[in-house]
Amino acid sequence: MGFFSGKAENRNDRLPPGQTLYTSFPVLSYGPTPHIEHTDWQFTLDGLVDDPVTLSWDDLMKLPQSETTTDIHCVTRWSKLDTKWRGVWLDDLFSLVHVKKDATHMLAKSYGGYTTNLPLDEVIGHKAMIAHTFEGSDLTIEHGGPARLFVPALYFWKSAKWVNSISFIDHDVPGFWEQYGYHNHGDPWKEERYSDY
Ligand SMILES: Nc1nc2c(c(=O)[nH]1)N[C@H]1C(S)=C(S)[C@@H](COP(=O)(O)O)O[C@H]1N2
Ligand SMILES: [Mo]
Repeated sequence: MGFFSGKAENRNDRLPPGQTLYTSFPVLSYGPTPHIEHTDWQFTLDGLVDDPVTLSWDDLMKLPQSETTTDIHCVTRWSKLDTKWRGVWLDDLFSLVHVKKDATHMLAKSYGGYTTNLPLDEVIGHKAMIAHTFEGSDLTIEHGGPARLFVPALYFWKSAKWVNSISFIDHDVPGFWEQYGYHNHGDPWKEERYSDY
């Protein structure tokens, strides 16, 4: 008994307030799912950089590939523990362009038009990746394949599926859900679910 209750306690420590533990992996997409072949896939880094770049899939694969096993938390109250992802840390991507000193935020844009905003200091330092592999298999299209943004410390809407570009900006600009009432920041431990207005 002690063994099981110990484990349960441990799990509860990892569950932010108001969240429920899931073993399934729900799909939450607003609008249609874009089908992008690897050969057509492109990813652009632009805005406040000295040299904007557009990467092909092969370019992405030639960058250092990293793995992380992390819990994820959706604002609709499901959480999933120990999800395993492989991809490229934003640190390694950002080293391809010289980000200007006045850049404070990024806006991620996806195929299909979805956007989300993030402060740079919350994605730098191996906190976010462009993920293409989930639990050892290619990321399925429903979950954002060929590649999605993965920012596990914030509610999962910040993890833009089918990501296509990151623009560096010197101010904050609300993304898609952030304009429609979700919290601008989205820390699950502070229950930053919705904006107050
Ligand atoms: N491009 C795009 N990215 C998106 C979304 C979306 O509708 N479009 N939904 C967001 C929301 S609200 C959540 S909770 C997660 C869901 O990811 P999943 O479908 O892989 O569980 O993706 C986020 N990223
Ligand atoms: Mo969500």
